[in-house]
Amino acid sequence: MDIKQHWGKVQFGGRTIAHVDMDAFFAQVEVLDNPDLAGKPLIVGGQRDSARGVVATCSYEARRFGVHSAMPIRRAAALCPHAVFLPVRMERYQSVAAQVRGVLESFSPSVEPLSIDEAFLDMSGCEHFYPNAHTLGMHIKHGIREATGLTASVGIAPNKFVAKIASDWRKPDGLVIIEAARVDTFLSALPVGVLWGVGRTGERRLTQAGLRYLRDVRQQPVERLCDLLGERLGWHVYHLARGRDDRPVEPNAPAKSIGNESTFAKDTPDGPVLRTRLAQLSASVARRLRHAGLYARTVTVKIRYPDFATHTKSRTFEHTIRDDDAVYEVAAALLDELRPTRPLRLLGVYLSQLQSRAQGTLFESGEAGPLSGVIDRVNQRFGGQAIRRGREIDR
Ligand code: TTP
Ligand code: MG
Repeated sequence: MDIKQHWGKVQFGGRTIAHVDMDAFFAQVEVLDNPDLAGKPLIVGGQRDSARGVVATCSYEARRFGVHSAMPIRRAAALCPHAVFLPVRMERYQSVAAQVRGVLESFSPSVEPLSIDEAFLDMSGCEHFYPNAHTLGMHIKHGIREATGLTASVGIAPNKFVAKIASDWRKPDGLVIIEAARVDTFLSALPVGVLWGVGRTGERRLTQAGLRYLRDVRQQPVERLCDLLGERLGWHVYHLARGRDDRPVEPNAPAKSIGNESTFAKDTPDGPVLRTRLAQLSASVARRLRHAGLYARTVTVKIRYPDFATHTKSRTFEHTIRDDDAVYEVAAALLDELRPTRPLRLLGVYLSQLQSRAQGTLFESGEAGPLSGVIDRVNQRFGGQAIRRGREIDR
């Protein structure tokens, strides 16, 4: 049949994965709520004179002036003085994100949200509802537009890796289909930085070895890649560069990390104030972990200097942890190792390698220690932070 034949070319030898990413998400919502802003350079993240604010996102009109996410507001104001500056209204964005999620779930039972504004959909087996992949993509975009009034960019490909690159390819309001037969050509000219899981160091090792593009990587035997990157990452890169990625779409994937960070009103050197904040952040992420019924195996501390230089250090354990004391103890050791040489602008604590069961020896069973349990119960009963440990009290 005609339909089958058409999909035959784009059915990617099995899977049909869509990646959907909203365009300039926070900025689009602001325009939705105030249509006078349409077409203007718009910067979401804080007032123009905000000394310490950072750009969360900006409209495409503002991007033309070189403004981008994570840039200090002050710098954005210098680049684009006539922009409109707005504060972040997270609750509003979350409610629009929930509408988008509803639309995506009407297309497939298998939707994996990645962040507030993007998700993967596994459309395998649903191909016969649409004459071709392009029509499927248009349906998704129209569905989102009807429900929210917003534009999204969509990539459709045989796997997550290629679909995610595709959705970014023609932003904003893009739709890019990469069928199986085109994967090789599509990937060839991309820089090695697109390889997920490789990190800054891996990227540097590849480029220093003269491997700048995926086509360069593809010409290397796997042994060479393993020499450069280690056994596991070497094989990973070997397959990805060939467009092979068999990660499933995981609709109920648990949050990959739980974290809290805090930007100081005044740059803060290592000392009692910083350590108190570390204790507070540790307690708050551990509390959220317990609240979610999860256990963590990795603790990460992140620091940022006033010039935005950012460093992280992590430690992963065989056993799980979920107790304030355990998290704080590891976080404090990591902060020691990071040895802040100058006052910090930001401090963050993250828990990852999350799992739903405790694991470890009896002594380190990963259960919340008795004190954390008591504190949680009292705080649940009396609300907020009725009791805290001494080390969390600001002095
Ligand atoms: P992105 O999808 O990375 O950015 P975007 O949707 O604004 O723009 P586009 O996808 O068209 O390139 O992030 C989604 C939202 O997450 C973004 O609107 C604001 C928020 N965000 C931050 O708060 N801080 C950040 O550093 C980034 C990158 C995003
Ligand atoms: Mg986006």
